[in-house]
Amino acid sequence: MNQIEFATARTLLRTTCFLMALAGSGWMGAWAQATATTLLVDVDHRTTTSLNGNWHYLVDAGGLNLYGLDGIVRDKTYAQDRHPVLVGERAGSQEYDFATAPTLKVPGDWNTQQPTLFRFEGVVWYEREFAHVRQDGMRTYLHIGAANYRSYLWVNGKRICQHEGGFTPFDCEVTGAVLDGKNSVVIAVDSTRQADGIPSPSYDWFNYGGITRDVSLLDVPTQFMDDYDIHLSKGATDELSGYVHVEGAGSGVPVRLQVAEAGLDVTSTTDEKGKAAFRVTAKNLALWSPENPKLYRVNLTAGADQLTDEIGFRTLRVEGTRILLNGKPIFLRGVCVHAEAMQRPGIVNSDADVEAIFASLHDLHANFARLVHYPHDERMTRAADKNGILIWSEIPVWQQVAYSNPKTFALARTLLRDMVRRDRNKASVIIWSVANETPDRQDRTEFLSMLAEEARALDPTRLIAAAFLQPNTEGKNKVLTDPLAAALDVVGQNEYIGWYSYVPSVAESISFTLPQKPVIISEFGAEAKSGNHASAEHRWTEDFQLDFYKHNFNMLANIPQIRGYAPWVLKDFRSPNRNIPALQDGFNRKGLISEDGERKLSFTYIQKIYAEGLYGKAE
Ligand code: GCB
Repeated sequence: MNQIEFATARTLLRTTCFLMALAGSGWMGAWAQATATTLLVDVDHRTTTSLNGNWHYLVDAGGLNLYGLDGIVRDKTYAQDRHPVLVGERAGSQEYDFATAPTLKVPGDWNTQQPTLFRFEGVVWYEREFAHVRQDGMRTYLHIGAANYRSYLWVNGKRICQHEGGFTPFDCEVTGAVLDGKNSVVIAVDSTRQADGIPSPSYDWFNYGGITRDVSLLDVPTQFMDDYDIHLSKGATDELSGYVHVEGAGSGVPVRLQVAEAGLDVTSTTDEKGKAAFRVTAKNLALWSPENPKLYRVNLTAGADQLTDEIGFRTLRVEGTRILLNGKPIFLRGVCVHAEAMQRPGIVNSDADVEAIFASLHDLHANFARLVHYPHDERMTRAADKNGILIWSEIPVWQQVAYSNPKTFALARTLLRDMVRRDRNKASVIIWSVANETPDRQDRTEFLSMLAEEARALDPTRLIAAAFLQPNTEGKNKVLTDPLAAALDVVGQNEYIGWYSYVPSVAESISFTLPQKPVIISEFGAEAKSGNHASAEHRWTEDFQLDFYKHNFNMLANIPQIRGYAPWVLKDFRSPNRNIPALQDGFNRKGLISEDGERKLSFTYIQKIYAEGLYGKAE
């Protein structure tokens, strides 16, 4: 496709989206209703009431209590949180009772908490009670860190909001529904994979269902700061710029920005959209870097609302094939990380889970992590800020999604926007990735080029990337010809030479012809069952995996524009596609660490490479 055809195709898809949005019907109409009311950032620095803990649950096999037979969401079933009549007339009695139903821990996936739910994919209803005191002049929100995959929320029987997407936070305003005293909240979570969803039904990780991240209740003033972005102005090290958005405000509301340690105290006022813009000189800032992850305490005040954040300031840009952090070329020594806890089965959602992952990254001498294949718990990016680990963050556009479906595109855009919004004030995050291993097709290229453009418009201070499939060109020279590369700042190249193709010893005879941009080897790895040893030609052994890495590093070091490594993957992770008894047993075994925490030979090997700075040049 030439440039003109490409531009025309994109205009067409854009126009289609726009017209459908205008029509307000069909999928776009449904989606507009389905989004949560707003998305608050920095919730972890606000005063909140945690609603974590034990929630009662009911399993709704077939989802009939949620969708009925016609697929229309029901408000009159479990959402009403009634009780059965045990004595007297039956009228109005219900045949469920949350009050005496068993409980699941929130946050948590249901699969690893309840053996009968291990392979359950469908609807589970959660319920708990909470106390609340109404305060004049305040608005009340429920914040859900993430629930996989679709969520529907009621308070005291009143439907409040819906959300699609298993890995991004959402907030539901419950001001008009909460009562003084006792309240009930019911959340129906449907983990069913969707053909038009993101990810689509096909992916290589476990579909953990449930309310997988923190839930909290918070009161904010009628006008409150829901979003902000404070960063070094592009190209400068002595000027901060950005904005603070005040929800519910029009023009003329003063917003104060203070960074006491840097001697800054400035006030700006909101425009008619409630946005206060900032541009202020900030001399002698200590710049954030992996060696010195300096964070400044930032205070924001808008009327009755006050917020604190800890923000690092650094510059980032690409020059030719180099990545420059604070003006200096950097090489990324990293690893891919799935959100599976190190020290127990299940999904990462606690301080202890995050500490265990960062302890491993530290031991590996990593300065970089590719968080695959979806936005992780916010604790991960907070910890990366504190620990000086650079982060690649990604939305779950994995291989095949419905690229020609405008609903799927709208969803991708929302997921991207919410990922950026939550983490844009984290200095550690350097890369927004729009996809992983997608097919080289016209509808895909249009879809992802538009997303890349959107990401750049949302956040021009970071680098936009995607991870590509290993080129399947014949012969020993692997040529990446995918036109999507043109839309990106950084090319992620995945490769499995020696595992999915060839044997490891062939690697040294393989070469790659890749675009003249910084390249990160965003995946490479082989499976090994921990404790399984034999000579290196035996697949599934630690010895084979080690040999794979030895040959692969030799091969990869010959790619001149290579600027980082992310071996696949830090820890063995559950996948429904990995079913060789004794070797896999439901786990993808490409981890450097086993599912129960044993380090494999490759961990020690890569640790040495990273410690000694081998096989990689920053320029
Ligand atoms: C890939 C995918 C990743 C898989 C991995 C594997 O290329 O990006 O999600 O889990 O390969 O182990 O096959």
